Amino acid sequence: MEKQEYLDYYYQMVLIRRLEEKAAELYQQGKIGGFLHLYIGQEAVSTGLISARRQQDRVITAYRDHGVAINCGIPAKLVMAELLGKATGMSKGKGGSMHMADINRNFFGGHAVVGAHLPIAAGLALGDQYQKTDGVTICMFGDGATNIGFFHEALNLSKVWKLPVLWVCENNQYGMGTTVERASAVVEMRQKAEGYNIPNCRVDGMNFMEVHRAAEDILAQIRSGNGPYFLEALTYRFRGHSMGDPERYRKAEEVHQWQESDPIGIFRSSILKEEIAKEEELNRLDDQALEEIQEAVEFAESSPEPSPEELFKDIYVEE
Ligand SMILES: Cc1ncc(C[n+]2csc(CCOP(=O)(O)OP(=O)(O)O)c2C)c(N)n1
Ligand SMILES: [Mg+2]
Repeated sequence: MEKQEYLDYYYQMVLIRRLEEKAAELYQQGKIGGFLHLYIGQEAVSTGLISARRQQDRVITAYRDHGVAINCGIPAKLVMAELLGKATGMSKGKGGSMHMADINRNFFGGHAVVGAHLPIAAGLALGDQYQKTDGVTICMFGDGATNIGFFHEALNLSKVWKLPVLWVCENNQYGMGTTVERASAVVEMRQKAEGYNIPNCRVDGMNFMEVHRAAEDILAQIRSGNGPYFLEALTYRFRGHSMGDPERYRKAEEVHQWQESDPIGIFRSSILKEEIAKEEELNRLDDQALEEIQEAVEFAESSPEPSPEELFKDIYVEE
């Protein structure tokens, strides 16, 4: 990677972090309604993956989607306005936290029903295969989603039909308040891909470079017609499942221990150690991210609410 790419990806990770810290504050002030699932701690996974995609590659994820939206190129102010339910938001204020999407950026959302987007990902990949584009669909989901029927149906067909899809399991070790050990018969999610004869591996999801390099190799393999691949990224969410989670299912020490492997800290140290950039340059990016988020909040707060007529729009596709 060129120096500028390192800086861009570092910036994206910091921007996601600042955006979500601010969103948590706004939620507590009652300015964001509904659910709010923060991605804090997992930023290296989506940033590592999406930094390796080509423009024609499609991305789809579950409800922990703010970071993915930023990585796909949606401006922070549109994400913030969507969180506040404003008409200027990415989904016109009608989707909220769990339904960020922009098909012009090949980002197909933001899905609230656990596992339900996996068959949609298989369908996107089938479309690309049928139309002979060389696009790959990157589908991200949690460890909990691997226990649901959609997952098994989608993985099976993807292998039978050799679909160009990269299945990415973000194993953050919990599905709401339930540990992987209590919910899954196998503790390594990649083992489930074995049952469908899908090649697979596991990476350190706290390490941007490791995710990025793995994604580059794997996407090239899929693009050359080898069918699906399953990547497990071992990661950890530093915050609760969603806002208001009392977190009785884990100890504060466990969270602190994982915070020592902060993905932003790891990437920052490696940039400095390899003398790619100086500390002052990174500090400047930190300040810039903070400013961008402040501007995003001002934009969102001063934007209008969607009008009542909007309720009846965007329901059916008009030809
Ligand atoms: C079909 C369905 N069942 C249950 C829920 C409630 N629910 C929301 S998130 C969640 C846990 C999913 O965990 P995981 O897939 O590991 O994702 P994470 O939240 O850890 O990112 C559950 C059970 C749901 N949204 N959809
Ligand atoms: Mg999980």
